[in-house]
Amino acid sequence: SNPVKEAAEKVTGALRGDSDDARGAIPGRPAPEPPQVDEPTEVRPPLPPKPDQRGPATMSPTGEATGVDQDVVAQRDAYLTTAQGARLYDTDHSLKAGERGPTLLQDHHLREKITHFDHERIPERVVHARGAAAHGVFQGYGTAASITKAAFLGKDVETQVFVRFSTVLGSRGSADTVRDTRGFATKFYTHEGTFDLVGNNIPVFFIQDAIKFPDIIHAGKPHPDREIPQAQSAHDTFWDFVTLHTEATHHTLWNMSDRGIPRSYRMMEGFGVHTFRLVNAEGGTTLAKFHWKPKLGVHSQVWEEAQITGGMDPDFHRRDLADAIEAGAYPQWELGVQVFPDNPEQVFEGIDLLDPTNLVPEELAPVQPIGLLTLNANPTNYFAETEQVAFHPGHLVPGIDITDDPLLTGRLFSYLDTQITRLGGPNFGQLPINRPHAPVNDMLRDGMHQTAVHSGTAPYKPNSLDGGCPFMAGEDVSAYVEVPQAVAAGRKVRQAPASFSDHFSQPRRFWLSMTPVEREHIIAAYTFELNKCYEQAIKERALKVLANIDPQLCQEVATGLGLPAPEPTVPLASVEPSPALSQIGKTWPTDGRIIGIVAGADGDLAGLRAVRQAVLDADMVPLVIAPAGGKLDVGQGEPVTVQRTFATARSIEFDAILLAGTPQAGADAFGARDAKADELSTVTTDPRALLLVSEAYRHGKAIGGWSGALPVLEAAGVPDLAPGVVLGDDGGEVLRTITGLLAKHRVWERFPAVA
Ligand code: HDE
Repeated sequence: SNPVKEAAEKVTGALRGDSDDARGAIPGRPAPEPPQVDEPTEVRPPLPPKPDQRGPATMSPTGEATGVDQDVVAQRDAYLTTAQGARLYDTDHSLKAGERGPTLLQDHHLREKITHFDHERIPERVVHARGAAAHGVFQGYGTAASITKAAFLGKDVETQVFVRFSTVLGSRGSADTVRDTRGFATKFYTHEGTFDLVGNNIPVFFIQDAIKFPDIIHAGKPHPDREIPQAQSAHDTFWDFVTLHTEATHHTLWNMSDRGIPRSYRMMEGFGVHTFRLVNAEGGTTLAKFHWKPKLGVHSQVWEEAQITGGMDPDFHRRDLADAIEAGAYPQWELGVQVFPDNPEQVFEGIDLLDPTNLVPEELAPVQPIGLLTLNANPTNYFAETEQVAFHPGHLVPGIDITDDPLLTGRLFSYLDTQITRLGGPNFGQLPINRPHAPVNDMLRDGMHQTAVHSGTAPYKPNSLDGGCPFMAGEDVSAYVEVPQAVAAGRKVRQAPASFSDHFSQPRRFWLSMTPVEREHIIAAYTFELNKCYEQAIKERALKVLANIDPQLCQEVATGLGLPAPEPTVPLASVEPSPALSQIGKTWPTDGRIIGIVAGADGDLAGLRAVRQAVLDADMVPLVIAPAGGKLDVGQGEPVTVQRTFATARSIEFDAILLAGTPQAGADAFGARDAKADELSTVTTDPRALLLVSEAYRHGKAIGGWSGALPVLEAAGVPDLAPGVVLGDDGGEVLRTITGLLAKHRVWERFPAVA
């Protein structure tokens, strides 16, 4: 059988009005009326295929086929060439009239090289400019089958993915560890078309309506006169907007919490934010919110650490993600959903599901796991992949539909629009990173940078010249059909519903759900940010907002600002805390955590070697820190390679610190207390090593040591009996205790807690 001929006959039949089926009716919908044709034209069979119009087979200049894939347009052959494939004999000297003479205009290679370079940069993303990404695979659990027919969620179905993490406010070259929301955008290349889940690490948003997005972003970006500060919310325009516009209160509170300064992209939750509408095979619908749960748990930096990191290693998160993947410690997240009945009000337990400043506590609607994401490959080229990837919340697959959340609706317009500018025309979907893995058969034609060589003569519907191809699909063969959702009737208005006007009870729930340490961090963050503002009126207005969240929060920040605390202007909401919102109190796997092992040139190398191996065996990363680079070698067997020196290491890089100490005849960890001053190790006398230890202590990190480590602690001002300070004679035993502490992420007892 000839499928093209059969298809052509089907369309001929349709033109004659033979059957509804052939006219491409969607099941459950009336078939379109056949066109009125008095004398049907005989359909011509499709034209014979044109000769292959891809590039010719690649040949070497001497005429041999190179065997290189024609579709790969990069780094073919051994020799440097021009963009036209002419081999070059020199790329370091312009063509000149004599060695000291003028450069000649006829130097095509010079002009081509410089012109291309002049155009290497493209506009950065207007938001989320700074990012890092990775390839991976998503495996469905099959547990969502009763609520969505999306095929990629089926049991054991594997789908290729590309995930890009980002900060929001900073430019492309800004630091990773600033206080900000993080983007968490996932492209699932499913066989039913590409699905993009374009989410954040915070489950709520600043605004309820997309029309205000330019306002919040203009307020958060650097001031337009001097273009400072970069990648910061600690400035007047940001606080001016979020205090005048109280629906931003909930998201701002999350930003001021530890969620605003993640430890790593690998240790962030992700959220779809909006409520989506899922559709199952029977057409039944459910409302749902998407969650990403990191296998390593949710962890954050402490504020001072984040600030030091910004200077010591502005690429901290980018490096961490790439290093982990390269080392085979593949980051993983479970995708989960909270599900709610699709009732006409779209309200669950009094929470308006169309208001993106709301979350639904997990205690009311548990997050049910539906699949596993594993990131297992770094991009090959940052620009081609991470920079050119284009996500869009409208990239949906059958089984996943949208709701009327007015923030989401505006996003559905924005992403394609911005990408046409950013990626220079409408054909960016053909770039390798954006190309769907499902077959594409659209009728979009021409445009800037068209790389497809389309065949056929009739890029329009209906047609008879291309045999009526391509055809419309029904739901039975995975057509995307929107849910025929009733539209709320009413007048045309520029208004929000009354249910969108409670701006304080959800922030209050978040505050009440925090542990004392987390509250202390929030107070410190507000105090820092508002003290960086110049306008007194903005600080006072910010305190009025805080008074409506909680009097203690307001009072503590007011004290830090040297201002009186105002009274609330609304009754304080009576809400139940949601313990799931806190990051503290659980234990997590320690895989991939980084242990810094400090050793002086006179340290205990034998013990160090054994502990280093034990760290590796526990699937963590040991980094040896010593006064100078190279190897530690004091004739005690194999020398030990040094990864960091006292000049390059700062505490921020390490999740725990071990002190290899100074071996002294008969000394145990404590025995070195009697050491004379001139016998102190290089570690004890080097201020950079002592700073490392004291910072690790201040930032709540576990610190261990053996074999005379006590003098180091003493010199660094660390009390030896403080929580999370572990001294012992056996390095292996010390490491085991440290690993137990690391599972809780930090030694929380060290932070003075708010009562
Ligand atoms: Fe975005 N957002 N956004 N956003 N967004 C963009 O698209 C926009 C919003 C998010 O790694 C832009 O290609 C509007 C919420 C991520 O490439 C732009 C509104 C959430 C990324 C845009 C929002 C997001 C973007 C800029 C209010 C979480 C980075 C460049 C209605 C659910 C994706 C681009 C990447 C990027 C518009 C609000 C997530 C301008 C108008 C809410 C993760 O189109």
